[in-house]
Amino acid sequence: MPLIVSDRYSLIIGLGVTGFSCAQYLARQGERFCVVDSRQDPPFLQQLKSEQPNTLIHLGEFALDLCLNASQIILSPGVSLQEPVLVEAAKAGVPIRSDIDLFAQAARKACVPIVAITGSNAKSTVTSLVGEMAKMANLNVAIGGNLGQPSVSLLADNIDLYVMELSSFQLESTTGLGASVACVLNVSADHMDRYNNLMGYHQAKHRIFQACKAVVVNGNDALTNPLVPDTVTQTRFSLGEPDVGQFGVLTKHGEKWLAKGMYCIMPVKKMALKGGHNIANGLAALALGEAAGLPMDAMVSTLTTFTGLPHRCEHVANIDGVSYINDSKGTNVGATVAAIEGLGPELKGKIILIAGGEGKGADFSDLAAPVSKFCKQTLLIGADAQRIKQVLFDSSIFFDAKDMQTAVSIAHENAVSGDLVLLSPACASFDAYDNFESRGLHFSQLVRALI
Ligand code: UMA
Ligand code: ADP
Repeated sequence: MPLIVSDRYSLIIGLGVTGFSCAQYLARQGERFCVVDSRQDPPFLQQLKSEQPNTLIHLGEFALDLCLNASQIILSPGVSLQEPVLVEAAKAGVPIRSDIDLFAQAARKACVPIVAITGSNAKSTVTSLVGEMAKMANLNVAIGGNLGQPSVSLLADNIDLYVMELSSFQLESTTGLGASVACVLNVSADHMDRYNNLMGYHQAKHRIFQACKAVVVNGNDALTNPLVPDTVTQTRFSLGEPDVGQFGVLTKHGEKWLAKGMYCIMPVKKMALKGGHNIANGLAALALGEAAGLPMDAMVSTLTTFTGLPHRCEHVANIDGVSYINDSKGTNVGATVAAIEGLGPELKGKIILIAGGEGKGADFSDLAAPVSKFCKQTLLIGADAQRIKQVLFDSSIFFDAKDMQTAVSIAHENAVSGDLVLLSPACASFDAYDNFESRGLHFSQLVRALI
């Protein structure tokens, strides 16, 4: 491509859903921009060409001069800041921003508060819960980010509140977010193929706290503690008994309640979401919602009706007393540990776990203890099956199931009434499926075929 761009321009890197939404946004602002993507046929190429026929699009290797001549780079989350051209551009002082930066700037200008949520796991569940709570309170709320619609496409007039799920990838190039309330729900290793170590991943996540006005902290996870000034309001949630003003669990006459300080809010059993890990999610949503000014009655009402998102510990069927649960979104070790520990204690029988896939460089050793405690069998599938097998060596009976069909059929043969067959892979799906949704649908179809 001839490098004829002489005037200042924004350079959008990546033409997936984020890059395309940024192109539409900048076009609406009347700003000059061009787009690059290392892929020859990126997802939104045709749409961009038909909507913005005059836009300069460069496909293939990222060109350094396009980066160096840009007034700013708007980086898609799938591209790391460690890309050599970006390292060079940063050294040369070219600002590198995320779509979240563009979004937050516009939200701040319109004085609309942002609830910002990240974490290794439970982001989508808690973001959806807070969003539904705001709807229940009759607010005009926009919900999105890493979940659903990209951030800048949410910008509109008359929005009362933005509830945003943010990934570490998005936060890497987000500066001074300025959320009304921000939370890192939990931190366990994920995306270790992108970060040098847990510290790098942790640092990216904690950028969510920059310039925030209030924080919500997970009292059971020290890695969620923010480094913020004392003037920032802090609310904690934990699965223990809460201190004054904090959220937690109280036991009254043998029954567990979600509580704030000594005040019992609602019985845990009335929550529509099931499993120990979802108690934490409910408490986090209450703390975030309260910090955003949502009324308690609307929040409680949401907790009694919100049954959860597909592919997150989703009930598929009960066949001869055996429950089948699709937790295909369990794409890292922390998620699968939470699913096993969240569902295991409530069972009469044991779990038959189906796990494996693309491990993203993870260390699987944390699976060993919960698998040994709650699982009677582990059926391994996918690219990293052997790596999981190594850590489970002494802790469970395992089988190389090869593929999902074989795994479901072995699970069906071996399960007895009271058992639970759980697909929670602790891995991404890309070795065998387009995404975690296709993997979950495949599992669910195979299970329903057993009926
Ligand atoms: N890519 C290239 N070359 C490029 C640009 C991208 O090869 O020039 C590759 C990336 O390495 C990646 C893929 O293309 O494998 C998609 O990257 P992208 O930045 O174009 O992604 P988008 O389509 O814009 O979608 C992104 C998020 N994707 C990623 O972070 C990888 C979506 O999160 C998010 O929903 C969407 O923006 C809207 O905000 C997905 C995700 O997997 C669901 N997120 C990770 C997670 O949840 O664990 C962080
Ligand atoms: P995310 O958007 O962060 O991936 P989701 O709400 O989609 O989060 O949940 C993903 C998976 O995380 C679930 O399928 C479940 O296995 C696990 N999970 C849910 N709640 C928690 C929690 N509080 N702590 C750890 N893992 C959890």
